[in-house]
Amino acid sequence: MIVSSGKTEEIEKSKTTCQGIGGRMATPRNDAENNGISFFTIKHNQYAYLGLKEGPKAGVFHYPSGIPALYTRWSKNEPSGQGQENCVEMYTDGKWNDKGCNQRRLTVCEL
Ligand SMILES: [Ca+2]
Repeated sequence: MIVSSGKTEEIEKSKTTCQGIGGRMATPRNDAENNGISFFTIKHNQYAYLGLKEGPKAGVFHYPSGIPALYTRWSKNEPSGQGQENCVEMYTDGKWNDKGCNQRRLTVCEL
């Protein structure tokens, strides 16, 4: 199940918020899950960070387990950060952008 507080927070706070309800930051593994998250980015008209982080190889993003993400929905010309944008945000159209980790984004959790 995908849920959102409707609040924008720093990424570490989002992690804490999700853990506090027994979940974790939402990380889409297929189109259905991606749509479940984008429902909230549309509803609140905010971008959301996903539970992905760039690994040692630039442009390759990992689940919290350390496994590289198999499913991706990059926006056109993304990921563009070449190792400098270590987090992943979802736009309101459901596409992804690699982004610095220092923004405030909509908290979306999976349970
Ligand atoms: Ca980018």
